[in-house]
Amino acid sequence: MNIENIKVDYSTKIPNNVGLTEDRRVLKALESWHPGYINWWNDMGPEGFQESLVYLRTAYSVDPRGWAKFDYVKMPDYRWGVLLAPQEENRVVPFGHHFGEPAWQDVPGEHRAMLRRLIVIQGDTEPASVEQQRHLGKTAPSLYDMRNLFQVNVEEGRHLWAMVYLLQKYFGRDGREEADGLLRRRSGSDDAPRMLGAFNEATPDWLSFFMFTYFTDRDGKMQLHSLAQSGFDPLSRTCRFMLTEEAHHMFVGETGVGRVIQRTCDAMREAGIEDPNDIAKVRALGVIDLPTIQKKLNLHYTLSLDLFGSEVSTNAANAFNAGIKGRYHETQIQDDHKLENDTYPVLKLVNGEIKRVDEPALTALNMRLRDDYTQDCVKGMLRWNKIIGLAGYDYKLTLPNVAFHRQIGEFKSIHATPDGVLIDDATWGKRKGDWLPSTEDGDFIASLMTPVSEIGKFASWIAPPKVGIDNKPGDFEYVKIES
Ligand code: BYC
Repeated sequence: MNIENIKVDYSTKIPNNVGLTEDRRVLKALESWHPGYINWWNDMGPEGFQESLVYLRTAYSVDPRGWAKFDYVKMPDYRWGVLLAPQEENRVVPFGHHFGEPAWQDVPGEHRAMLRRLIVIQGDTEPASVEQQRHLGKTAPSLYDMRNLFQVNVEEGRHLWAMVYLLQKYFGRDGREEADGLLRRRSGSDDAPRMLGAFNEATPDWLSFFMFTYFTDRDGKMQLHSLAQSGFDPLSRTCRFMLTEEAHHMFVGETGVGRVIQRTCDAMREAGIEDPNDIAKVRALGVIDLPTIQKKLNLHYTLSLDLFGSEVSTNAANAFNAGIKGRYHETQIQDDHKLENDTYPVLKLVNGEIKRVDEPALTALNMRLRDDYTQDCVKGMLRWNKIIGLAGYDYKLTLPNVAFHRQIGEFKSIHATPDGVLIDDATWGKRKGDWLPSTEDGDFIASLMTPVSEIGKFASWIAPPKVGIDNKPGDFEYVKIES
C-alpha cells in the first residue's frame, strides 16, 4: 500500500488524494464544473432542509482503519471530494486477454470508448438516485431516518464527483462533454431521461426508499465490485473507495425494511391479529401489511434485475476480454481468468418454457453477476423472515422468479407469475395488482407518510433502530431543522 495516497488534501476547493494541486489542468476543469454541480444540487437535490444542520459523516482519509468524521454540516457545504483507494504496488490486470500485464495508469487507446461508456453509465446513476429521492425529506418518519437519507444523497453526489474526475482527467474534450451531460439529464424526464430504467422510476414513499437502497444500491455494489477489478487502475481505485461508503446505503435499506416489518408484526400481535393476510385489519392499525411489503419487494427486485443487462451479452464479453470489467470477487476465483472454453448456465425461454441452457461463460457474464446479486439479496431477506418468524407468524417474504416483470433481457416479451409460470396478457392484466403495488396500495402507504421531527420519536409504521448512528443515543438530534 502506498501510504502517500492515504492523506487527503483539504487545501483545494475539492478535497482529494489525487494531487490536484499539482494537476492544474484537471483542477481547473473540476473547478469550472463545480458551479454547475452546485446549481444541480440546489435544483434537484433534497427539497428543503438545505439550511438545516445535518449530522453527516465526511470522508477525510482512505485508510480503511478510519476514514470518516461525523459532524453537523449544511448539505450545500458538504466537502464533496475526489478520493481513490490507495494504489496497490505492482497490480496487474486480473482477467481477460491482458491477464497478468501491469495494470494501466492511463486509458488504453483501443478500449477508450468502452471505458468511457461504462464510466458514464455508472456516473449517470448517482445523481439520478438523488433526484428520485428529493421529495422524501418532507415525510421522514424520524430525524434519524432523515439524516440517513441525506447521508445517502450527499455520498451519491460524491460518487458523481468520482466519475466526473475520471472523465475530466482521462478523456479530454469528450470527457468534459460527458461530465456536463451528467448534470443535464434528469430522472423521469421525457426529453433527457437518465440512462438506465430503474433510475427513471419514482421513489414515492419511504418503503420504496428502503427497498431501493436494499435492492438497487446492491446492484451498485455488484457493478462497483466488477469495475473495481478493472485493469484501468484509477477506475479500480475509485470504485474500491466508493464501496466503503456504499455499505452504509445498503444498511439503511436492510434495517429500514426490517424495522417496517418489526413494527407491523408488533402491531399485529398487540391487536391479536392471527392472519397477516387480513390486509384491512392490519392497515387499520396504521402499519404496512406484509403482503404489500412483498409487492414492493417484487417491484424493486425486478427493476434492479433489469440493471444487469441481457443475460447473454457481447458487450459484457468484450469488456471482460479487454480487462475493463471483471467478475464479482474476480481475484478470489480459482480459474484461468480468461473463460475461453468455459460455459455458464443461463435461464432462457425455450419453446415457451423457462430452461437452463449452457452458454459460453464469456457472453454469460451479466447472468453470472446477476446470480451473485440474487444470492446477496437472499441474505437480508432471511433476516427479515426471522423477524416475522420470531413474532410467531407463518409468513415468508420471497424473491420472485427472474422471469417475472422484466423489461430487459430474455423475458422482456413474456409475462410470468412470481412463481415463474408463464401467463398470457389477459391474465397478467387481471392479476398484476396481486403482485405489484396498485394505486390503492400506493395511496395507503402515502396516507402514512406524515413527517415526524420530534427528537427521538418515530412514525407509527416503523420501529426505532437498535442502535444510533455513530453510537449516538436515542434522543440525539440528527438534524437541526431550524439552524
Ligand atoms: N436500461 O449487452 P446488453 C448504482 C442497453 S447502480 C436501459 O444487454 P450490457 C447505484 C445497453 O446500454 C450500478 N438500457 O447490456 C445504485 C446496450 O445499449 P447500447 C450502475 C439498457 O452492456 C443506487 C443494450 O441495452 N453501474 O451504482 O452488457 C443508487 C444492450 O446491452 C439496460 C453500472 O451499471 C437497462 N437496464 O450491460 C446510486 C455499471 N440494460 O450500448 C447508484 C456500468 C442494458 O447497445 N454499466 N441496456 O446502445 C454496465 O456494466 C453495463 O452497461 C450494463 C448493461 C450492466 C448497464
